[in-house]
Amino acid sequence: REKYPKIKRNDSFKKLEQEDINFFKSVLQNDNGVVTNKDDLEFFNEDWMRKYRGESAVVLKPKTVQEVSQIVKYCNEKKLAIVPQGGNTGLVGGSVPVFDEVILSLSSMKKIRSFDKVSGILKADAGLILENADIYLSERGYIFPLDLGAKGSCHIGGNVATNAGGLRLLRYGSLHGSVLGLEVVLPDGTILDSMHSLRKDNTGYDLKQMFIGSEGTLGIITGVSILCPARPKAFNVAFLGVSSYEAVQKTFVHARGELSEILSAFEFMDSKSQKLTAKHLNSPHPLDDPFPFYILIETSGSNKEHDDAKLESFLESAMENGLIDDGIVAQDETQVQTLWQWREQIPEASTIGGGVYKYDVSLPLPDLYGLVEAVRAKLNDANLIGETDEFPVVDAVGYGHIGDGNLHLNVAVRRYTKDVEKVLEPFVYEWIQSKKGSISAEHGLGFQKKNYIHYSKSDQEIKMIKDLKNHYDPNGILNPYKYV
Ligand code: FAD
Ligand code: 2HG
Ligand code: ZN
Repeated sequence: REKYPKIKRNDSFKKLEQEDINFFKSVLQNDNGVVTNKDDLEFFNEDWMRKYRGESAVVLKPKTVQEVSQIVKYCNEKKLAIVPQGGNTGLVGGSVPVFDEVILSLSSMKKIRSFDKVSGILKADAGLILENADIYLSERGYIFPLDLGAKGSCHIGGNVATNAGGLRLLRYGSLHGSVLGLEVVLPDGTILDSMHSLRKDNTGYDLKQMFIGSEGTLGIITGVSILCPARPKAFNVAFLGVSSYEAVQKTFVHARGELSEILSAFEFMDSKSQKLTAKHLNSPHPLDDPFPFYILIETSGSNKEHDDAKLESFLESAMENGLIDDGIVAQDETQVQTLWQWREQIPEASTIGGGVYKYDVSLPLPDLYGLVEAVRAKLNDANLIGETDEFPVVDAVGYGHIGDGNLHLNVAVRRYTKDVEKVLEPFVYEWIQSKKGSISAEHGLGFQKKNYIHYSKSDQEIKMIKDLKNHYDPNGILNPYKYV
């Protein structure tokens, strides 16, 4: 668990009193609208990794935008700090309080507002769980343009607030493109109704973009309007073994050329990530022989025969050219799910030792895996990594959305120690900066990276972020102690 010795509670924030609870109860008259029971608060105070933990005494669960507005207006007037929370699956400590901030959970705002079957535009409450949105769409021939391992818990509002990337960004692009409108409660309680449904609208600043990826620091997203593509009729998944990182890159180039419009995901995993996942899943690996690197390719299109033929010819030529050494193709839906598990379960598998340091970075493709090697070498030199309990580090593994230039470096640890931390930081951030990468590709900065923004943003950029924050949230009540 993180300790926060260097951060002091901001004393300009009011401490919660019974009169505040009474007010919240008067606004939220639904059954579980105001949660104060200690046991019930646990889930909301601690993050998914069990690494960051706050001590809030209250969780509020409004059901309407008007209720959110009334709460935020009151908190702003009283200077009560708020942390907005979606599904609490964020990986940078942004979704939980640092001290005693009021937790505003969107979990009771989960209605579908409308769906247009012609345009594919979905309008929904921000607290709708991603998987539920996708199930609703699948019944209507559409697909949510975002997919990620936490889909069963994360909210679409949380996805927008973090600008989540996920497994199919390669195909459907970022939420900056697919989100068409938002409804947001600003820090003074004003409701900004910007729930547009236009693909083209060049009338001044595109205001919604300000909130996409703002991580709960500028406003509370209560509604999302999003353009959803037609659901592909045919899916294929191939799981491949390759002998070098060089081969991973070459296979990607080959896949883009040969599979072109049907390529919907291109993920890579190193051998060590698969070793951890095998332990976690307690099942044999899909490929018999071990390989230094693995690739998961998904194709999706409208014609199974066409896609099968394309995939087969791609695999044949990749084998002939010596790019891939072995591989299997899922034969049915169950196998599709099983193969995806060997990629999607790595985040969970990496917590096998008890703790994990996560780095989610963008790097130029040729440099990308070099970071994992550099970190492993540093940990080896410091004699901190090994198979037995005397070593704090279990392993350093690399995997991710290679098609997007996005590496996930997970350092699985048996315990959190200062020795390990000193080796990792700022080394990792300096390394990324030296390659002109980003210290956060898709998870955001949250609490974990609050002091490291300057590795990826210039002073001028940081000033503009702060100016915006100060203008809209002069009391600093929204998600304090985080990156801005
Ligand atoms: P939370 O964790 O609750 O909150 C995240 C941040 O957004 C916080 O700062 C919070 O204050 C803010 N926030 C949440 N809801 C709102 C709102 N309505 N209004 C304003 N601010 C809000 N991320 C990826 O990008 N790609 C992946 O592939 C991916 N895979 C994951 C797999 C696993 C197993 C896990 C555990 C996480 C993964 N994540 C991934 C990270 C995480 O799921 C995403 O960041 C997700 O978008 C967070 O959504 P959430 O609803 O859980 O938000
Ligand atoms: C993924 O792609 C997620 O699986 C999580 O972004 C990555 O846990 C991680 O580091
Ligand atoms: Zn990811």
